Amino acid sequence: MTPNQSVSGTGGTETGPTTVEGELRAEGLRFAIVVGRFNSFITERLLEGAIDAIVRCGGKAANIDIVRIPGAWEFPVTVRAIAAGKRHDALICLGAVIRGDTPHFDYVAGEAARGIAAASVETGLPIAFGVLTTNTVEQAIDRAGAKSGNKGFDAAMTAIEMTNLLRRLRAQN
Ligand code: INI
Repeated sequence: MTPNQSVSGTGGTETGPTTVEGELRAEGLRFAIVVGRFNSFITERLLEGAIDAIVRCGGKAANIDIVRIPGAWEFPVTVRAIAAGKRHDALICLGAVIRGDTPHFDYVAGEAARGIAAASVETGLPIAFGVLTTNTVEQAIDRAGAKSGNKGFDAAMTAIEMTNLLRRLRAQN
């Protein structure tokens, strides 16, 4: 048992289950935030939320690299290139894919999600999916700091938690 693990379920006795979780602490962690320029009126709000989350968790703005890309289609190749540099503890993808009148949405959103997931699994690097995929502009606005919170903030919190969780799990191996 390390100080970062907790025992729960049976009042903390030796026979109880062990829970392993990642802390929401970002001190010393290095992040790359990849931001789509498409629908930038949304993605810039997501970026503000992500930086806010990192700083609130003790991370430093100086330890954040912001990488701008044209749109969500470009996430997979970009995260692979950043991961290959081995300079970051976690990546955060921020984008907004909004459904239009053509099937374009499905191709862009689907390949972005698949490519980001594959890159994360294959490199072992936590890559948070802060890419909105919405039917309307209003739904995107709601999720970028209005009615439904800020999904950029949430994605950064997930990146922090997963970085600490994966470190702990790997330390046990
Ligand atoms: N990119 C987005 O990030 N969001 C969108 O809603 C979007 N739409 O609707 O087309 C979009 N398209 C651009 C795409 O990501 C690529 O940048 C482009 O196809 C060039 O490769």
